[in-house]
Amino acid sequence: MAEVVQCSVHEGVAVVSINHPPVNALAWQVRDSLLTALQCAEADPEVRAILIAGAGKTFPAGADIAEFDTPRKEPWLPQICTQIEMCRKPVVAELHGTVLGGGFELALACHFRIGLRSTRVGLPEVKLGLIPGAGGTQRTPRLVGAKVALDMILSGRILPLDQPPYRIFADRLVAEPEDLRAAALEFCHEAVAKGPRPSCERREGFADPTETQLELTKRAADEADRPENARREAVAAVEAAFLLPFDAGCAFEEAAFADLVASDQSKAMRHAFFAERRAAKVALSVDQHPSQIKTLAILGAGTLASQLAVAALNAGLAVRWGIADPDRRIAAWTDVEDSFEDAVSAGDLTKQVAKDVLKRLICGTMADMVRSADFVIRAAEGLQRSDMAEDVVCATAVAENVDQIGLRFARPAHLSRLVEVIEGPRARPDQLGSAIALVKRLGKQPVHVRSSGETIGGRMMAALHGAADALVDLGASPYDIDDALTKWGLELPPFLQRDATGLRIVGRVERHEGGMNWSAVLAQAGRTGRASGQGFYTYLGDAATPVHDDKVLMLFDKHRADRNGVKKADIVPLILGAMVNEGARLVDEHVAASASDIDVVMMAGHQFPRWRGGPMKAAELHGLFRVIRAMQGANHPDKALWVPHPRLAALMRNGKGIEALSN
Ligand code: T1G
Repeated sequence: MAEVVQCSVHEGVAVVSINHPPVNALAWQVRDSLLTALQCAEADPEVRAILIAGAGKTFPAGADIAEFDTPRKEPWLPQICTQIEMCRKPVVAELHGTVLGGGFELALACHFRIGLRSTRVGLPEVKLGLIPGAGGTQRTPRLVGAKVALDMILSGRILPLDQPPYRIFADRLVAEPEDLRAAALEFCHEAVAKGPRPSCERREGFADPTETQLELTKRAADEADRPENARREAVAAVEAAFLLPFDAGCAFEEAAFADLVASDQSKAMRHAFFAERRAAKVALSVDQHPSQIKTLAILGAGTLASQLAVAALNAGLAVRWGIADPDRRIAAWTDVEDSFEDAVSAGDLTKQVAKDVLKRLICGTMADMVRSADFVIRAAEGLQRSDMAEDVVCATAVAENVDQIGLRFARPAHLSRLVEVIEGPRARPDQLGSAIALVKRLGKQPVHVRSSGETIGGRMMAALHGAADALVDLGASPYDIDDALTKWGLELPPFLQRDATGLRIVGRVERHEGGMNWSAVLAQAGRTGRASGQGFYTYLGDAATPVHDDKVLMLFDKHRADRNGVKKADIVPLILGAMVNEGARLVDEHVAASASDIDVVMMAGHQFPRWRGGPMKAAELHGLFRVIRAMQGANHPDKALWVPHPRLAALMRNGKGIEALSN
């Protein structure tokens, strides 16, 4: 196995190259070898400067996230950063690719940084429920100030090194990859004359203490009520950098990091990180070489078709839009043109770019449009398969039976990330491979589903609503249910959601055995939802503020025998219980490949909070034993809700986590 750290000396410069593909993550063996290489280089009289670089596609893109679920092995990253910073010889970082998290912190600990213009940098730890844990909250604000540092840390965005204000991080930029190493070695020789320049001694970012304190106070207020702990800790750590000596600030950061890495929020968000990558990988196992998709045909008019056209154009595809009615064709084109004009007015696009993008859109008859397409999407109901080449995949994006390939876009389709890719009973592997390749090409999150049209999201949301209704059957208040789920982190709880949809529509959905259709009860009583000002809630004032209404509870009590209610503490475990039970069924029926795929669907397409990790992971973190005990305590005729599925009971018995729930 190749060395993960290679070291060689070139005219007095020790080149320490990290080689741990695919992203040079700073795993234990890398850290250990890196520390040794640095100590050797510092001790080597031949060496006058040290260059740290990353082999392959990028300088380290962070610590090894997978290691956070295992006991920490020394040396840990802060120790290596201190070794670099305190080195008596100048240490230069040679940057390229995506320099993120611990990789960026390593670069900041270096005395100088030289990089490719195309390099991107970032501190994405909050997306993992963490804060930078190797000096990032201390060194970054010292160089760029509290505002920019907190913009980087709280957004977690990947940012262009060659653009202000991030340009400050680079002492020199190089345009061409082939010139980087030579320029870096030359820069090292110049650095010998300059000598080491520890970032911990720099405070130009705090030049205006009043402005800094104002920024910190504002950020602390902004984050005070947000559920994500890491965000609040990030502000506190940057404040520590401003107020405390460097070592004390680092100690504060390290203590906060240690708490966060062990927290359920971070475990949930790390699960989300790997679950999304696993879900997107299905394509490769199905079809190694999916055909390149350059031209997408969309058939049918309507909101979904427009949104798909915008999404495809934004992804750089040519769009051939087939609409039978010429008048509707013009209207459709104008619809998309308006979207891009809105983007220009919002400053997201220049007029010229919008003009160039629209050149890739052609509308015409369906037969004409499919002729030059690599992939076809039927985006309206009742359309037949047009005459097209055998190898061109034709997928349906509307709620109808799926024989081959279905694509279920979360709405709105041009903004939402999720696409459930349905493999129908007669689908071929190459068709599935192409469908998932298209979804990735659109920059969206694919999740593979095996069915004839039903979706993972649809089944899971039905389980959530079914459980919510069943809790009302058992005497619970819809308001207590919504409050508990909102506090738990659900953006739009079930009864508020139904009022938004309209109770006449929702009321048509049959309840399972032994349950009242509470939406239908309200609709029959004339309370049809938010639009009418009354539904589960009564909506007051211009802002239509939802308020509880005792008349609803009195109406429900007339229709239900059981008024004992449910302990508020059991509401979330019972809702999670019904969902994780449905999840076990979906995996058992091979509709879903794994529990983690289900979580990806619920986070990417149904507003489940990422810091909860989705319903399956949330049930595990809550404790499967506790969830199942709550389920066994609920006596309801609809056994599908709370009689634990055998695979779930087995997980609990064997002390396994939901990762084990997969095919
Ligand atoms: N740790 C472990 N595995 C990682 C990884 C990481 N940091 N980054 C990527 N991988 C794996 C990934 O799972 C996939 O594996 C393969 O590499 C390719 O990734 C102390 C606490 C760098 C922009 O959050 O954002 O540093 O699926 O498919 O599209 O303060 O990966 O092939 O088996 O995403 O080219 C901070 C996370 C860590 C960056 C490349 N760093 N990575 O995107 O490839 S916390 C991050 C990314 C930290 C310190 C703290 C992206 C990428 P597999 P990929 P890509």
